[in-house]
Amino acid sequence: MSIAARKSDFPILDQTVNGHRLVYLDSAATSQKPRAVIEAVRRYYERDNANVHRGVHTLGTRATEAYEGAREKVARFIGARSASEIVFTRGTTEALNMVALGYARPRLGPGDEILLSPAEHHSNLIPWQQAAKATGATLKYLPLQPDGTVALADVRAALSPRTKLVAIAHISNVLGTIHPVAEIARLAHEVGAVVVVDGAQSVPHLPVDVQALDCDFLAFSGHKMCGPTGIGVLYGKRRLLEDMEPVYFGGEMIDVVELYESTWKELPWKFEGGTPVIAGAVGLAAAIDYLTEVGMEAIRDHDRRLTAYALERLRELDDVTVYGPADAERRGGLVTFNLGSIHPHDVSTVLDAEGVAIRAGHHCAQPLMRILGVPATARASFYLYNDESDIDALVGALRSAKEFFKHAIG
Ligand code: C6P
Repeated sequence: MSIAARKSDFPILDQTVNGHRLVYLDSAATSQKPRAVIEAVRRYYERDNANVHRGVHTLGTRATEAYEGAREKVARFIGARSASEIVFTRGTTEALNMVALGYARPRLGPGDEILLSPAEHHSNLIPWQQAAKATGATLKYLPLQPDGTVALADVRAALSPRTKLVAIAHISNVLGTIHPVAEIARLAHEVGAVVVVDGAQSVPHLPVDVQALDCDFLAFSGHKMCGPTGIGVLYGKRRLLEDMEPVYFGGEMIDVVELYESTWKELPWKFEGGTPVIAGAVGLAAAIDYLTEVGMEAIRDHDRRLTAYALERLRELDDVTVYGPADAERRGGLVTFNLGSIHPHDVSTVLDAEGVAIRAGHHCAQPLMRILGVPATARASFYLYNDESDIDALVGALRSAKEFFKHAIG
């Protein structure tokens, strides 16, 4: 089956918005969910719902098997050595905060450096800012090339024995840039630094193998990869997770509790305090099955084709500024742009009137907006249920926006 035919797997897409066919181009914010995922969550609640790792009754066993089965599935999906390296979180943000709190803060001190790019999402920036403030470590930013890419020569020049941690997105949620994380990890490891990869935009869109990347930590969110909201993953190399402190203390994560001291469960449960997001894990497992059946290589090819088509069609509107690399090969499935001097919120409002959903704003990357010299941008992002007709609808609606705001284009 062609990927274009995948539209029919997503019930939400079968509707009109403001009298027009819904054209959903905001998957980088959150993806839509296929029927298989919606059904898996519904079936779980209808048949198996119970708390995990507790009761010995039948439903408790089923729920535990479903939850731990999801962990195994995630481990296989990203090529982890074992399911014990997979910690369920609420999402990318929580996973990155856990590394900053549980791994970085107890180890960093004055003179240590954290290296990151200024294009990072706030979720991969503020936890490090806070860790630096708390420990006396220093933040160091890589320069960006004019097209928003990071040059390996700059990474090499910035690294030193003082670098203790490198935090970088695999794919930028604004520029779409695919960062060479395997090469960055190799260089970082030469100076003994640990590499944290923000996979929020990459794990849903291309094959990611943590052993091939040799990253030390990887964070991603279920909701951007056809799964439910409220579930995400922190992958960590076993040795590092074993050394890392838990961040949440309470039920589920303990071994023995005394009045003044307690000990923790083994990996990965020591990081999962409280009742976990069981239905979310079940939904994520169904999403992984769905994506695997389509094929991650096929999804990457599809994104690349749509991005190339979007870049070409946007060039027809000569007052469009596109940010990020010109070549679809070097970017994920999203295009960030501005239309003349029209505020992106106004662009987005006109597009919405034609049923086209895009994102407008600073995309949780204010430092990058400052580098680009704009307060905000518009962003169209693609996934396996989009096709060329969606991009044609985008361009048509942008023409309407141009017409509507004729006087403002400068
Ligand atoms: N970016 C976007 O529209 P959470 O919210 O925890 O699931 O993911 C945070 C996050 C971290 N890193 C990157 C690169 C991201 O793109 C995101 C989420 C959305 O771009 C919402 S701001």
